[in-house]
Amino acid sequence: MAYPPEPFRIKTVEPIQQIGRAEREAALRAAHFNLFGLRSDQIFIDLLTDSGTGAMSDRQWSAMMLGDETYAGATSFYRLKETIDQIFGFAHFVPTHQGRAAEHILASLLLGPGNKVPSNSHFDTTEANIRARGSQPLNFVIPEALDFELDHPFKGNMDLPKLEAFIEQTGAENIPLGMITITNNAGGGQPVSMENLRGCSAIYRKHGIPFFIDACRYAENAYFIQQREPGYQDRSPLEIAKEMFALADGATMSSKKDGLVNIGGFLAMNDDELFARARNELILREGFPTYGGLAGRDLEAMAIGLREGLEPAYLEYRLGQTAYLVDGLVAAGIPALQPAGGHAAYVDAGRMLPHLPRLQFPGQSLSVELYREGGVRSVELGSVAFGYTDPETGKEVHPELELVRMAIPRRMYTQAHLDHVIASMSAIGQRVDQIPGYRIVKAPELLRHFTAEFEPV
Ligand code: P61
Repeated sequence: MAYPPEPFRIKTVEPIQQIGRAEREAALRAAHFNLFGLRSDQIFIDLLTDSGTGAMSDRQWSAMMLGDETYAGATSFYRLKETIDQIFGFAHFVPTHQGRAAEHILASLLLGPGNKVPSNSHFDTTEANIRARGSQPLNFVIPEALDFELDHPFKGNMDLPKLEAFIEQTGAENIPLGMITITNNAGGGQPVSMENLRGCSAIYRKHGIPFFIDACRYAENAYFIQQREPGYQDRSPLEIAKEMFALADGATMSSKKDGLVNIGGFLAMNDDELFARARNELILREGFPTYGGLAGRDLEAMAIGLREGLEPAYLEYRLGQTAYLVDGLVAAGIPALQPAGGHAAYVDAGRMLPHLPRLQFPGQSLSVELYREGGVRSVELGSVAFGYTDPETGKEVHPELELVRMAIPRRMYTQAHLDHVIASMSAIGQRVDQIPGYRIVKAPELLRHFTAEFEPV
């Protein structure tokens, strides 16, 4: 495996430091063992998320000076529109402050009590926005996705026969929206093939179900298609992206990922009537349609970031860096998901800490331990983030996988930083049986992982 060097050099630096072990312990207690409660100056390497945390380029920073802060009709909007039209090709879009705002608008326009929304795997904000409308999110990722070591090029694929059977059983009239997430974040940042997108589109269209792509990491997905899917070797990521979006009726986008910006997103669609309603909803919740929830300068940064995120040299470096982290973890005997996904390494905490039952949250436990060991912040994507209490049975429902994710901010950390992460995880691997489980002391009903409080069992 090659790990191509950064196709950029560093012009600005932001100092970071590692606080001592006793201070980290105190910080954990003060945060009630929830890593979302830490202050950034208590963290050495922050792999909580790749969302909005990356470094912008000199071109983006200079474009921000051109930001047009006009309330209606800002030229910055039209520059962004040109980029979005070229890459995504939908008839309409509205800018939003981030991905979940796009999800909220879409859910409020299409969903009501008792509706169902299938996807390969919804991410937690999408799930929560669907549940908030009284609807039910369903995940039909292929079973290969759950096999941690299986070498499969497109572990993010939808299980098409299962999707088809589900629609027939449920009735298309109860499914006002069909989705797919590229890459599949909740399932390991794994890509979806063009063939699978085509199949998915055909099924949704056959049943008249509007098909929206959760496009956060579409550029990484496009690059995987170029590298892995027969027939795409000579196609650029831009061409592949266009082909993917031509299969759908719309997209929700958090530009904080492959848009290479610190804030921003959009909701795009083809349907004129739906767009008219989306615009009204946007005005009610986000702002006027030529700025959405953003400043003009943010629109400028996004217009350039979306293009930079599709550059082949950048994508080659980016996916190589993620593979470097995964390969290092695997070499250290850590059960990391293979093959590497696009934006993050995912560790199977359930397998790494087999002495902890699900209700003692092994993922939470491992992520706390990684901070304790090396000042590294990761995020739990297991029973805390995706578990919920079944409203019918009152019982706790666990997701299939108990994961800890180390997401790599874009253009930010070097290989030496990742070596520190690998060494920290490896040190934990030497003393797994001493690691405690946790119990939830306090938590809200939706998106509980952000604010839940824990204590060691
Ligand atoms: C992330 F800890 N993702 O992966 P917004 N769809 C998809 C996402 O990955 C996503 C959104 C929609 C984040 C940020 C995050 O519990 C958490 O711009 C596939 O964040 O609103 C966001 O986009 C929503 C981290 C979100 C979390 C929720 O790290």
